[in-house]
Amino acid sequence: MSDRFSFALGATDGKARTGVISTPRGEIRTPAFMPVGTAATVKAMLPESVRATGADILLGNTYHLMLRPTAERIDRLGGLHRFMNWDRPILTDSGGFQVMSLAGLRKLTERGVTFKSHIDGSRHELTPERSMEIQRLLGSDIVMCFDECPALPADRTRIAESMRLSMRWAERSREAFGDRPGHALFGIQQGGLEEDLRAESAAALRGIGFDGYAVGGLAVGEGQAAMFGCLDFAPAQLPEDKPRYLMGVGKPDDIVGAVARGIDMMDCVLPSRSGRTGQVFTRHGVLNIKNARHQDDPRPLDEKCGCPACRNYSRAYLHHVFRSQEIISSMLLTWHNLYYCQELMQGMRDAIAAESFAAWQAAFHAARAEGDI
Ligand code: PRF
Ligand code: ZN
Repeated sequence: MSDRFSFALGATDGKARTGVISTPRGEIRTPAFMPVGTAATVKAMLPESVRATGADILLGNTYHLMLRPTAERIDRLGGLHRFMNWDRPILTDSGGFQVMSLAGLRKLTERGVTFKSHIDGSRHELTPERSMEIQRLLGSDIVMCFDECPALPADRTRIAESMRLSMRWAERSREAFGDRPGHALFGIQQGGLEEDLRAESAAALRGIGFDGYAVGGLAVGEGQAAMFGCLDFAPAQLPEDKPRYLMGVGKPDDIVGAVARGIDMMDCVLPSRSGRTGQVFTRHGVLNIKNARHQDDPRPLDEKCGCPACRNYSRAYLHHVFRSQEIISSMLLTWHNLYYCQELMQGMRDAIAAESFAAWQAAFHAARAEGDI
């Protein structure tokens, strides 16, 4: 196992690429989907079950963990990996984006952001320096720069100012992170949907130099067509020999479209959150297990799926436990959705390696067009 962080590009097919990120805690096969473990747990899943779905890496959140149970407490208890019993790589988001979407009463300055906790109303501050410190205390393997993602709708001036602030914060994040062999720091590109602002942001990040580069500021309500429009140019503005991570994406068809445009890593709460609300990902699209049409159906969710929900239970049973609000419903549906996402990634990695990604993509869309069966 490597004692350093590195990225080896594998096959390419069009703009899509495979690769392997090596870290002291294990390898990450790309394109990679990272399940979200916001509060030191992927909700409804044991870590060994998350691993069994095929996940190589999890995402954790600075914002949530700094408030509860606090980064200092996790550090005293041996770090986030030991705390949550996941010994493979963890990527942590830096907190700025979550402050903007979750915290109360925020104040943004050049220095950073002060805010009120959504849990108990207590006041806190996050700066690039404090975010780097928290992510170090957590023991994160892939640390994200502290950035700001403007809420929509935002005009071009606001987006440009925000992007330039994020680039100054990226410089401070780099400085505060220092040199930590085996740990990586990723820069985050901002600039909304504007090609020139994205280019300016990419140039600033490349000038600073990072171990990987994220595309931030997308999937914030602009819609898939606009997001894909931006992804037609944004990944190519970032270094080819480093991982490219699209933050907070997405639905299965967003994931496929992003990989087709040169993205290597993604994260989203959708498979786990949808599992808890009864939205089931299948090759034919989303199935709502709550629907009465499933109540007498002896078939599995998906005949071809190898997950425990599909191997051992009928749609009728899953409908029943969902309707009865039994805990096993969240467990089984989350497992299925995460398994579905990981199988999707494996399918894409295999297709890219076989240089048949276009045909794979066509089959993916054809199955969805058939609709539920
Ligand atoms: N910045 C950070 N985290 C994020 C985003 C971002 O722009 C997004 C945007 N989809 C999700 N998570 N730091
Ligand atoms: Zn399944």
